[in-house]
Order: sequence, then C-alpha cells, then structure tokens
Amino acid sequence: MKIELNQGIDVESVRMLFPILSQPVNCNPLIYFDNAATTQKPLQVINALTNYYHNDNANIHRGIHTLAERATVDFEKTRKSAAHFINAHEVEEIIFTKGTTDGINLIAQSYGEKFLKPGDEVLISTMEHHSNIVPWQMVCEKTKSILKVIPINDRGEIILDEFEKLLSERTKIVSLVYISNSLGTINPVKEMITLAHQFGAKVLIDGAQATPHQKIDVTLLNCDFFAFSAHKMYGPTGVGILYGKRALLEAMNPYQGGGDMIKNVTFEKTTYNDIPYKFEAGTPNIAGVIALNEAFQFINTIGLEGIQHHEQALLKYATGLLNEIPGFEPVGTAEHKASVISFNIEGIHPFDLGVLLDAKGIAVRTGHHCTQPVMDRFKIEGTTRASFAVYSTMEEIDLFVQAVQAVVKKLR
Ligand code: 7TS
Repeated sequence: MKIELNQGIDVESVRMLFPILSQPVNCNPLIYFDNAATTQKPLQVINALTNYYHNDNANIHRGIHTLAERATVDFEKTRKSAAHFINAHEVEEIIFTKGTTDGINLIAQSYGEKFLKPGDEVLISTMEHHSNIVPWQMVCEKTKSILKVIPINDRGEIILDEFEKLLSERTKIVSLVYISNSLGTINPVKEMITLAHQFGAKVLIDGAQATPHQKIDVTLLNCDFFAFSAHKMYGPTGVGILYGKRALLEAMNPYQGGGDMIKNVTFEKTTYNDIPYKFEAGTPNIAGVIALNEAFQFINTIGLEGIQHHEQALLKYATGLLNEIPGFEPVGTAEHKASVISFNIEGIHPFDLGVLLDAKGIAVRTGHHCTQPVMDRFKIEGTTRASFAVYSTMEEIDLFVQAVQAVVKKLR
C-alpha cells in the first residue's frame, strides 16, 4: 500500500532544515517518532537562540540601552506573531508562560481560586494529560468545588451525550484537551464550547497537541482560554503561550508577584501592571520567546494545511501496515485522529518493544504518557506510541513497521 504524499510539501528539503535528523543512532539512521513528546527544531529556531546570546543578550522592558531595546522589540514581535497564529483579537491577550502546564496552572490558580465557590463544578474529560487534571484537583480541594469527568467510548472519543448530561448551572469551568496525546483523538471542541457557554461556564482548551497539526482560530472557537507549548511545534523548550479573553484576564488576580508585573510598589500598597504583563512576573525565557517567532514562521511558510495532509497520509499508511501485524492492538481509533498511533502487541511489553526499537535508532515513547486515567479506562498498563511530524516519511514508517515485525518474531 502506498499513499501519495501531499505534493505541496517537499519532505526531503524540510528534513535538511533539521540538523539533528541526519545523525546515526545506534548505528542506524535516526527515525524520530516521538514528536508528541517534543518536536525537533529547525535551523532557524536554533540560530535565533544563539543569535540572541551572541548579539542581543539583555533584559527586556526595563533597559534604555540599545541591546535592551533590541531584545524587547524581538520579544514583543513574538507576541504579535502568536496573536496572529491563533487569530486572537488583541496582542494583550497573549501571555508568555513556561508551557502548557504553566498556562493551565495559571488559570486554575488565578481564575479558579478567585471565582470557584463551594459546590461549583469543574468538568474535564477522561483523556486529559495529567497537567489538565492535577491543577484542577488542587484548586477544587482549596475552593471545595467538585471535579467531574466526561467519559469516553471504546474508540477513545468523548461521549457527547454524557457531556451534555454533566453540564448544569453549577458548571463553572470546562477544561478540555483539543487533541489527545495518548489516543490521538481530535475532540469536537467548538461544539463543546458552544454547549458549555449555554450554561455560562468558561472553557479552557489544552492545545498542546493541536497547534503543530492544524490551524487554530481562538476567535472562531470562542474559547475563553487556550494554552500551548512552543517545544511541541518546532520551537524551544521552556516557553508557552496562554491566550485569554481580555475581560477575563483583567478580572483575574496575578499568578505570581515580582518584577515586571507591577505599576507601583510601596510597603503599604502595590498596584498591578496591565495585561499581559500582570501575569509575567520575573525575567522570562527571552531567547526562547524570540526563537518561538521562528517556529511560527517555519510553520507558516510550509502551511498547516499541507502539514495536516502530509501527516494524515502518514497516519493512514502506518495504521494500515501495523494492522496487518498479528496481535496488533490499537489504543485510540477515533474517527478524527491526529498523527499519533498508540498500540500494544499481544504478549509484548511496551517497554521491551521501545528498547528494542531504540537499538535500531527508532525513537518512540512507551508507558502511560502522563494520561494514567486513559490507561485505566482501557485496562492496560501503557502503550507504545509513534507520533509523526512534518519531516516524517513513508520510508521511515516502512522501516519502523519492519522493526516492529522483527521484535514480534524475536519475542514470540
Ligand atoms: N497537554 C497535552 C495534551 C500534552 O500532550 C502535554 C505534554 C501537556 C499538556 C504538557 O505540556 P508541557 O509542554 O507543559 O509539558 N505531553 C507529553 C507527551 O505526550 N509526552 O511527553 C510530554
């Protein structure tokens, strides 16, 4: 079976932009299929990081000297690009964070702690990453609110009828993953946001796995908050974006106190800065934010539509081949899926498979993928997960499937 790649993407040229991909690992060409954990970085992102430290290193917002001015201008450029990338109305609605986890914790603490009252309800789904579970457990405990969980079906899809049944005027926050990291499911978040709003609930979307794979439009979605990480979309680690609607961000308390988030400080009274700076205490990851701009440019240049076509073709091709392996048990077979394949092979522990694939230079992830409730739902310990990116190829999938077959032969 061969599926034609989207003609718009010249994958070999794209691969040339990623120096890490051309190395051998364990005497084999590297096949990097752990993109849901973090993607590799193109040269332009790496160069932006080193260029900042080579030429422009200075702290931002407070300096009057030339380097500080340069660093500040480049830093703020990324904010504009981020607003454009997710179609936010206003640049001030973009907050720099450390990543998705940081963004969700910010909302849980700054919005949740202020507005949740005893007996209020927070809704999440069974397929959330731990970073969209634990912060809500913490805030629910503090505010005596109740955490409720939307069930999923055997394909790993949210059961919409159950979601509707759980919604009520007690529901104050719905926090949902857009694309599941362990199942690949693409959730119907637009429909779910509309339903939640009918009950007056605010909706946070965990976009960590969505931003690298499909066009995001927060205005069209009408979500109240949207969090994502730079490192999962070809950008640096330690940087993320939190989008929030202006009125909500203005009504919230600061997350952390410190420099940059104030207008005036005396021992008697401190006044806070305007958004987004109110939520950006301390010196941020300046180099990382500046380099994130290059990740946006990289994705924009290739185009998310082309990326999506390419990755969907890879997903279809790999799923078809893996399905032919005796004992192949896919975990997550949703109708709408991103390029993530989680699976088990009967009689083979995911860890053993992962180690043996690594010996052939193939990087996959094994375990619970920080979604233990998903593993409990499917009554499994973990899975092996292969996740593809724009630079993944059909040839790599062929080699990967052959390697899995060889492991099956060896261990059975
Ligand atoms: N939400 C989802 C859906 C994720 O996949 C992840 C990370 C996070 C939140 C947290 O993002 P962070 O950048 O703040 O760490 N997921 C994974 C993964 O699947 N393997 O390693 C990290």
